[in-house]
Amino acid sequence: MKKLLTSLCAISILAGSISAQSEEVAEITLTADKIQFLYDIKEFTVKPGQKVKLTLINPADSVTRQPHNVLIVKPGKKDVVGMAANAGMADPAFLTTKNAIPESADILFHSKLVQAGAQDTVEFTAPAEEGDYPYLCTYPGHWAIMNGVMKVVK
Ligand SMILES: [Cu+2]
Repeated sequence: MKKLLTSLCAISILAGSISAQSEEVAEITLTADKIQFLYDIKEFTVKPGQKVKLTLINPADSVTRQPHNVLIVKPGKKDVVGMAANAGMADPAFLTTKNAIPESADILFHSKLVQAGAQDTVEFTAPAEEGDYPYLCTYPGHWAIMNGVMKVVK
């Protein structure tokens, strides 16, 4: 009897961890377009406080050979962060060590700058507050069209 209880207990622990995982981690992949400055996904939805694994792929057969990144910013702040990226160009380190990430308190999460044929994964916890959180590429000249929305919905 004791043995049966022990194995039932082990089964319920196992079941618990499986369902928790499938509920908790949202795995999202954004692929940059080979020709245009666009992501393949214009929006995705996660839950407040959900663990998110966001991967940005810059295809090896990119025609433009442009680097890309992805930043998730506070609601309504896409243009402000995009403008800050334009201004960042004055800094010689902007396109190298700074990964084309402008200095802004409105940036919540960001990837590295990804060259053609490479990828980067960012792991973060989705904001607790529901809303539309824009994402954008801040490589100069891209953000106005290379953007989308992370919807945080219960
Ligand atoms: Cu880009």
